Amino acid sequence: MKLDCNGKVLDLDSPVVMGILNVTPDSFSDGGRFVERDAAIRRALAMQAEGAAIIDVGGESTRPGSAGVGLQEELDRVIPVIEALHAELGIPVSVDTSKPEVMREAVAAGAGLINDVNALRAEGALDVAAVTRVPVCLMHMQGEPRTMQQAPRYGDVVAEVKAFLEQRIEACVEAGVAAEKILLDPGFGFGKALEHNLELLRRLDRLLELGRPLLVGISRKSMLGALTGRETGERMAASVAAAVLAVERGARIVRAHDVAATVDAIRITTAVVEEAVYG
Ligand code: 8Y7
Repeated sequence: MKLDCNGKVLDLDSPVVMGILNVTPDSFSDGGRFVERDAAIRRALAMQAEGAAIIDVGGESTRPGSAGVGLQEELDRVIPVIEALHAELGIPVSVDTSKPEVMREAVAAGAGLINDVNALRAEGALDVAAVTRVPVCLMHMQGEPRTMQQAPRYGDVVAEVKAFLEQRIEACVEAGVAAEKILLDPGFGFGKALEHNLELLRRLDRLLELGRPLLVGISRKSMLGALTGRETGERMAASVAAAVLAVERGARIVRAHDVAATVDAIRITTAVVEEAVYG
């Protein structure tokens, strides 16, 4: 399957890596906006060279406990970077946002995919997604980033995540977003305790029943810290292991910081499981 991402192609015939590019003030340097912008572009080019199939640009931290950023600030952070990357990269650029205004401006600047951790639930987001006609990733989250990790509760986490995603597909289709443009994501770490994250990874295959490609983001997340005792910068091996398990269960896009290692691991996984899962 090949997705048209605003003129650039995302080929999902085999599993791929989405490289993470955070454009938040302290992620690169304190040298001011132009230095940051330059560093972001160099980082994206490096991830493309390492084999990323798409780059996900985000200007608002959605980590547990974070409060969010104003509209103008988010636009100022991501739009110039998206414009530059659209011009300089051969691969599509994705915008990680929940704000419809940012979605619209980002696609006008060249973004080819909307990655919304809020699954287009903000007022106006469904309409923007329908009008822009780029693919969208719908992610499950229980609660909101500021409070979501306080007391996540589920009866059957896999069934509940699946039902939520199914409802969001319906809302999208009703709003005019073609089902063929939808990607789905269980939202690891977004309102989930360790046992919930593990069960979702274990039974990722059940989400395949929704008939859309799965995207997963596990890279460096706290569930890996809980299992290894390692800090964020020391979680590459754990992240790669989780990526392998996800791809073995049918994930098509792995959102990752460590692109080269993840690309290699996915290649091995795909070679082994291709026949069973994708044949
Ligand atoms: C995810 C994500 C984040 C994820 C999708 C982090 C923006 C937190 N996680 N988008 N974004 N899926 N689709 O640790 O799991 O990277 S931010």
